[in-house]
Amino acid sequence: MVLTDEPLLRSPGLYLDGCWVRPVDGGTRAVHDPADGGVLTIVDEAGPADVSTAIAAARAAFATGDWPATPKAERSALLLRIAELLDAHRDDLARIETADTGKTLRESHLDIDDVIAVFRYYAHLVTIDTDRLVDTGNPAVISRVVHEPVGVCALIAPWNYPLLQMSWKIAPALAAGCTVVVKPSEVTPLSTIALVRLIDRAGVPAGVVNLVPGSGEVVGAALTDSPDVDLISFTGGASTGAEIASRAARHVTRVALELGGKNPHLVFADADPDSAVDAVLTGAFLHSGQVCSAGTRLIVHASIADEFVAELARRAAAIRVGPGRDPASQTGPLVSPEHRAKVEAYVALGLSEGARLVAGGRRPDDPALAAGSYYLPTIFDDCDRSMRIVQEETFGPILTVERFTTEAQAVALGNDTAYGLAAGVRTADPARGERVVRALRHGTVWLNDFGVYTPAAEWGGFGRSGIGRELGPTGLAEYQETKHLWHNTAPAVGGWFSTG
Ligand code: TXE
Repeated sequence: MVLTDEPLLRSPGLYLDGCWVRPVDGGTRAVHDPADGGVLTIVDEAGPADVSTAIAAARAAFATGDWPATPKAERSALLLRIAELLDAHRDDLARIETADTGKTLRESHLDIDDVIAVFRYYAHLVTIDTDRLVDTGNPAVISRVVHEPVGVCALIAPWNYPLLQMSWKIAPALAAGCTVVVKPSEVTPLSTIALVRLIDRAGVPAGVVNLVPGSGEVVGAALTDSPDVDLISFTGGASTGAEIASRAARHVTRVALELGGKNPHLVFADADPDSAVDAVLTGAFLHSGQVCSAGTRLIVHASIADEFVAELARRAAAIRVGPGRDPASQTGPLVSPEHRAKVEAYVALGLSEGARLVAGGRRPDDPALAAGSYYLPTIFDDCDRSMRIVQEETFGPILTVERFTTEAQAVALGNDTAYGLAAGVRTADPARGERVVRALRHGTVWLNDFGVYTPAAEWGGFGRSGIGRELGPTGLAEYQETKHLWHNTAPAVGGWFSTG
């Protein structure tokens, strides 16, 4: 597939201070189609000087521009215009996202719908007055707690949900009155370039949104090291997140981090078997497992485990892997050959650790798929918590299986991870369900469901899954400072240093 004629992706690709410009000290990069390895298009990438220009534009728009003081109703109206434009270009954006990430068109359409919903949600939320009056005990004092924009925000996104994850950042940042510098993953920059084109068309003031595609080493590092950035909001790998946090600490720059997970899916013996198998399968293999909340650790009651795993293996082997643009495909390729090599190394590791392969464990045989980064849904049985494939995020279509016999054991296994992003529980017993969801130390816990979310509820992790929350009111608060205003309406001499 070739996207060079796509109107939403017309070069040049840096958006600085309200203008589309060529990089001063950056370069270009070929963006590849994971379905067949072909070149989709060439994009411009920023260099350090371009990043400085972007930050300076965002700083000027924040310090001397109107955006932070623009009435909330006007900021809300801009978000709604962006949502309308996204809606009008839903099919174009889905086509671009599928070409760039490999995910199926059906998934891309769902992503775009969620993106639209996020812009609409923050357009609504920002109009709600959250100022708080405080009773100081002194009737002459009016004490108020108010919320103001944080300032210049660097927004750094990964490649698995490029448009969705960037929108979870851009929408609340703009709603709050911040100005932003946006860096998509160098692997999948296209839908973000298209989004910024639509934001430009929606009439965002110059400097409020700036786009600097490029690598993490150059563009990401320049953003992270800048003393003129007030907040870095990052979604990506745990080690990159730790690196960003430590570099940001030198300037005491705020960070918001979403760093993935190793998410347990607990299945009790009384769970409805059909919906449980279906949910475990979808949780593990949707988007070929390249999902931060993928349910990659099945923890199943020993009494049903053999039958449950056999059914899972049968169903996994029947998943139709193929190009995302083919409506017959149920899941697409991995994002790149490099990422598939990482997944293959984890499969080799699992075998060497003694796990028993019961499905997949190899590339598809179909010669028509040979040029793409495909990998079959893979299941390892007989796993235990000492194995690295049970503890580390593989970010591929790999499901591990552990068994339990008591509720306490299931909870202990579910919490035995350095991460804590998401977990699922399946049981027909509501009392047990409530006990277990409260005992699990994860940011989202689903009972008899998996992988679903709403823009109105917070998303983020315990432990090494990150710092802070996206979505919901907390997702807006990430982009706000809290200020206490104390107004004495009857000033009088205090007399502390009275000379009398
Ligand atoms: O992500 P990186 P990678 C996990 C998953 C995956 C692993 C590595 O396990 O296998 O991370 O993936 C930018 N300063 N997740 O290497 O490096 C980079 O350009 C500033 C989980 O692709 O974290 C990109 O824009 N920025 C995750 C973004 O960080 C830097 C989704 C993410 O890239 C940077 C994706 C630096 N020094 C991968 N280095 C999730 N939480 O959902 C890189 N970047």
